[in-house]
Amino acid sequence: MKNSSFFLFSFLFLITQIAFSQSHIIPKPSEITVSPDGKQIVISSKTKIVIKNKSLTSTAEFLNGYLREVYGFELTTTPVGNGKNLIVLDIQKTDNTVSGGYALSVHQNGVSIKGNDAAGVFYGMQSLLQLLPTQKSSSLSVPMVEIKDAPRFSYRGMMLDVSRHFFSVAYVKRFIDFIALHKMNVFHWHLTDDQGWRVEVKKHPKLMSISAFRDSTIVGHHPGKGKDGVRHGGYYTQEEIKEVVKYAADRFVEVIPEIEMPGHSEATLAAFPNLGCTGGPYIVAQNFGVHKEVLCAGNDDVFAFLQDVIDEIAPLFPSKYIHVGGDECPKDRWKTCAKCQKRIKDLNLKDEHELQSYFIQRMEKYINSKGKKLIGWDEILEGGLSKTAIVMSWRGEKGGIEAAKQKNTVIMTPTTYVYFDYGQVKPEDSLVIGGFLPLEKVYGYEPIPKELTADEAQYVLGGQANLWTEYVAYPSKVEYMLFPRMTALSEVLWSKKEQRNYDDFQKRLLTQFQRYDLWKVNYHKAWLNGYKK
Ligand code: TNX
Repeated sequence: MKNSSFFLFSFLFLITQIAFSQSHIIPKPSEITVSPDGKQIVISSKTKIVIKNKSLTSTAEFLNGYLREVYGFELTTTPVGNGKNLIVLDIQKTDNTVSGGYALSVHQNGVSIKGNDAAGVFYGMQSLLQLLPTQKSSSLSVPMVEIKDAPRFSYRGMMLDVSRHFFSVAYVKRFIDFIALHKMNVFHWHLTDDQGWRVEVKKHPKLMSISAFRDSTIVGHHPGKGKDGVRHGGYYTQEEIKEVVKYAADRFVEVIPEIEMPGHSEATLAAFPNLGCTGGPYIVAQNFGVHKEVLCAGNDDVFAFLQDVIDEIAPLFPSKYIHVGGDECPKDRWKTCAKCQKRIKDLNLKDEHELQSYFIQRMEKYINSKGKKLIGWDEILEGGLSKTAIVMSWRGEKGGIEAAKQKNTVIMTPTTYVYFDYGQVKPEDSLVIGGFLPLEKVYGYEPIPKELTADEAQYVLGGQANLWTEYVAYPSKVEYMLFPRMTALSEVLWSKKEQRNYDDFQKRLLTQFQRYDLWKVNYHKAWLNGYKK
């Protein structure tokens, strides 16, 4: 080959590589056509954002916030605009009418993003962000592409446990940003547990003065080698909760609060020993694991207290759901408690499992009276499930299968595929709860269990990963556990089943790691370093 044609060849190769790497979108869109000649346009500070509908203002703000943070400039916005160099945001039905569906076009005159609804425009904007170069620059070349896209599942969630370790409002917002950047749309906020109560309830100030703090925490893995003697805790004021909910709504993320009952309630008992079967004394838990001290199911004061809590929680969250936990409630105390046994006898219940079912169903009626639906972990199936409760299947897929067969709505979060507190290499290189959940396993997860018929499968709303924080004590560890596994999950929940391919995902993932660097996140490096199990 002559020198000149060699250079031309190399140049073209480079250009197509750049264009190619810039269409490494995750989750994979339904349809993407990249201009075959590698044509690009440029976004610079002269580009304008046209906001055709007021409900798209927060989307334009997110785009500008991202450009400012990552590239150091932002764009002017305008309600009308003609001509060239525009990013036009508009609500207009695309071929696929699903909520969140969008069409993105990068053409000679700029960018057009049409969404079936405002959420769709937001997701189109997320795809645009992934078309931008991963090097900082004030003039951003974007490949000319046509994308049509829509989510597979309507529920694409992430849970953060802020009880075992408390995270600031600022960090919770960053967590919500991660959700939004992955086109996910639910933040399940695990607000109470044995180790700390994290939400202001004005009627019960002891929840903030006593239940929100523990005096010490075990060192190392449960049962631990001694304690650190450091007071740990905190809670969110109602004003802060509203601020977070608004922040999430601007990113099309719904916030679902979880108030645990009747188990995982030792922090509550520390402030209100009269709500336990033995009367205490209790302390806010300093160790982890499953605790025997639970709320008394025979005492009406317990229900009055929980109703007070729901009265204040319900209006803070626009979501139609309230999660009440219901998991891991040992029955030891109830078995020897006169009040619990009397309740079993009076109501003609078979055993303590039916007593738990009574507890949850009584609370469900109250939650329904507030116009909300109840979600519970799959233990709410034990002793009888109400027709209207929503089941979060965590102990594998069994609970989800059973609930869907009973025609109850289901959210899949099985430990086997989506417990992000589990290790991701063997041996794990930091302290984790246990388990082994490498990236490939997450990617291979199929949220519709094969045991379900097509009709039953309709009861599966989607899926969610859970980040329990017994051993996740600070933000950089949160990110270490999330990335890259959360990126794999986003594709599981968004992309078409037949489009998922691990090899193809891995090619795109390399570019995603460059984005992680732009976002300054602390990711696990096992996959990057070529880890093979
Ligand atoms: C089980 S998942 C729990 C949590 C723990 C988690 C640790 C669930 C409903 N309950 O309380 O933090 O295991 O993986």
